[in-house]
Amino acid sequence: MKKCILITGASSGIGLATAHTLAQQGHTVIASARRAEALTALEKEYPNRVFAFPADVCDVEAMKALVKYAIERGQKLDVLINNAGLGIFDPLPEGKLEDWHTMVDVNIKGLLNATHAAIPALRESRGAIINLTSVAAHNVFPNSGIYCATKHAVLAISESLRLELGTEIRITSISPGSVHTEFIDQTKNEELLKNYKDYFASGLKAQDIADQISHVVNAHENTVISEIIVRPNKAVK
Ligand code: NJP
Repeated sequence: MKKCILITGASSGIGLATAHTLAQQGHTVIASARRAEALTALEKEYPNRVFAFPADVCDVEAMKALVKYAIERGQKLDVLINNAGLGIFDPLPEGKLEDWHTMVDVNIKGLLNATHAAIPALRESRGAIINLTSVAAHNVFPNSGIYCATKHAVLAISESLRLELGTEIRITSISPGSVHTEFIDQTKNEELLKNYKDYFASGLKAQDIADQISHVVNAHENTVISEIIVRPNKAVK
C-alpha cells in the first residue's frame, strides 16, 4: 500500500537516504529540514512524489504547517519519521550551555513539536511514528552526556506514546550505533573531532538505517516493531 510519509531531517544522512528509498518504492514523501536546496534537488528527482517543505523543527507553527501541507499533498498522513537531530560532543566540564540547549531543543522539543502536530492525523489514518533514537538511549558515553540524555528522553517518549496510543498508532524506535553521515561534523572540539571522524566513517552507512526504516514502514499492519537496535559489524571494513 502506498503511503504518505513525512520525514524531518531529510536534507542529509539517514533522512535523505530514507527519502530516496521510500520515494523509489512509490510512497509520497514530504521532505523537511532547514536546508532548502537539498530538499529542492530531491523534489526535482521525484516529481509529484517528493514534496519539499523547508522548516526548523524548533518552530511550533512551522511544524503545524508542515503536517497540514503533508495532508494536503497525500490526502492523509500515514507515517511521521522524527529523524532531525544532532550531537555536539565535548567533555562535560568544557561543554557550552548553548550547545546543550540546542541538542535539547532539536532532539527533544523539535520531535515533540512534530509529534504533537501529527497525532490527530495519525490517529485518523491508524498510522505510525518512527523515532530516531540511538544506542546512546541505552548507554551513556563520555563526551556526549547531554546527547545521550536527549536520546534517553526520545526512547521514553516513544515508549509512553506506545503505551497510551499504541492501539491507534504504531510506534517504533530505531536506535543506531555509529553511522557515517554529517552527524559528527557538528562537533567543534577539534581534538575530539579528529578522534571521532574515523570511528564514524567506519560505522554503518545511512542506507543501512534507511533499509531498517523501510522495513518498518512496509511491515504488515498487524505488526508493531517497537524497537530496532542496529550496530556496525566492526569485523567488516
Ligand atoms: O545526521 P545528519 P544523521 N530543524 O547530520 C536535520 C540520529 N543518529 O543522518 O536542517 C530541522 O546527516 C538536518 O537538516 P538541516 C541522530 O541523532 C545518528 O546521522 O538542513 N532539521 C539534517 O537533515 C539524528 O536524530 C547517528 O541542517 C534539523 C538532519 O537533521 C538522526 O540519526 C547515530 C534541525 C541530520 O542529518 C539523523 O542523523 C545515532 C532543525 N533545527 C543516532 N537540526 C550517527 N550518525 O552516528 C538538524 O545513534 N536538522
